[in-house]
Amino acid sequence: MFEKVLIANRGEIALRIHRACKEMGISTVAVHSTADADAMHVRLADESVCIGPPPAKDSYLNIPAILEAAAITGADAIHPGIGFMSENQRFAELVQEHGFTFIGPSPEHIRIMGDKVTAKATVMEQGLPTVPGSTGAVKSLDEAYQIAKKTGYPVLIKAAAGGGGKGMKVAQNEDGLEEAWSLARGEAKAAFGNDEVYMEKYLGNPRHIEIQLLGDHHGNCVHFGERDCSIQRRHQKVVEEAPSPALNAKEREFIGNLAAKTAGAIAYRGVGTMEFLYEDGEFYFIEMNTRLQVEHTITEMITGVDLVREQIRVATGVPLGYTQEDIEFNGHSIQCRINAENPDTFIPSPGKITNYHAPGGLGVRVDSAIYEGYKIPPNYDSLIAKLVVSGKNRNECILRLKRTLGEFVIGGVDTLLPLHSRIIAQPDFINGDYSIHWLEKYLAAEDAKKNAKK
Ligand code: MV4
Repeated sequence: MFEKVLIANRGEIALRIHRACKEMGISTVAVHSTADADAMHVRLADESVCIGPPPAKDSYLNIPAILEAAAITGADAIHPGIGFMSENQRFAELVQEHGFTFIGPSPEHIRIMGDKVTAKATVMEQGLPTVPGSTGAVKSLDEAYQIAKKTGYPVLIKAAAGGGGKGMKVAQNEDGLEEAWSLARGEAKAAFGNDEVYMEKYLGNPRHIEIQLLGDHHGNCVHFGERDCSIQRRHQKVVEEAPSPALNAKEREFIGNLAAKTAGAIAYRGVGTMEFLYEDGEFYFIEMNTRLQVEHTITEMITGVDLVREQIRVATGVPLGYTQEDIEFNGHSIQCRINAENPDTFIPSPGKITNYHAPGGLGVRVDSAIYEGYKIPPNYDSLIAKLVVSGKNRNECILRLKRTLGEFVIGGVDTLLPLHSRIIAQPDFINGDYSIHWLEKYLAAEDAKKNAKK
């Protein structure tokens, strides 16, 4: 087992990883920018190293500084957390070349899944269902017309280097294809320096369902069920739940086993998530994330498994030690992402937290690194707390969520707390009747109502 792990991240996720390490008897090294000198992840870690000024590119993305911090503190391994260096193939390679263990998948798996064309081809070869469209990259507009004729309109042009919706354009019909083609390529080139695109039939009203996976270094792979992450705005998830209210037991078992079989077949190791679109009873693989995810919490609540502990354990090379049948599912869990943002405009709201009271009680978990008097710096992601609630069933979970949202006090900055209270009171949410477009439609309808009153 590792004796010392360097956590190359900040905020609640750095704390989350620190907690898993401490329970495993591993000592921790925090790294931080000058803006985070007073951060909780720095205070709780056994050691800390300042790695640069506030901009992430000079600190949390500063590879030489992170490697140097690991060297001077004598760390055995580096946990990249989420975002920042977590899906950077070069970083994973360098960590290993410098004699540390990268707590994550192989650099090769990061590469394969980072390129969405390669990712899709790889899982298709293993029999995973994907959205009908191009086989591989589309090289010319002529080719795009031919593919669209086969799949039928509307079609979607997607960036191979994409993810998060950048470089993605819909063509409703043949007349719109040329424009979608050049817009998607232009955006992809600007965002990723790579204008390679591929094409899919556009699904109009899907849900976003993802499968939590864990593989070891010996070809064993299990799944921990699905999460429904359809409640999102501009590709930012807002509410996640497990299990999905849309799936029945048969569908759940089908897609979970298929995803685990696929990940096992490619010898995937570490935690990972396969993302699917789900529409009219069918699953379509879209992407795989080769890291821990923000919403891993809800999976932990329904399985009782500490996924970060498992991630660290498999990174040492030991076999999983259990099989799919050993993983049990109980109850329901929902996570609300509490961002320091205006709940109507979504404009970030950094600044000092003047008062703070977190909810508690049975089935309540708050993953956060903030405290009363803490000053949220303007340089990073606006996620400041995750409210994770669980219950025996979905109804109990929603009632508990309502109770805890009412208890939560975060003063001095704007937060999404009021928005969450509104979302969970909507009949569509209560009925589990929502797609990836639900939140944006709901917000637009609310805006229209407000404007009508004026
Ligand atoms: C799609 C789609 C509809 N049809 N692919 C958005 C970013 C990337 N992760 C994939 N995305 C989508 N791919 C086909 N063929 C709709 C989306 C999409 C989406 C997917 C998941 C979660 C939120 C989304 C919001 C808008 C569009």
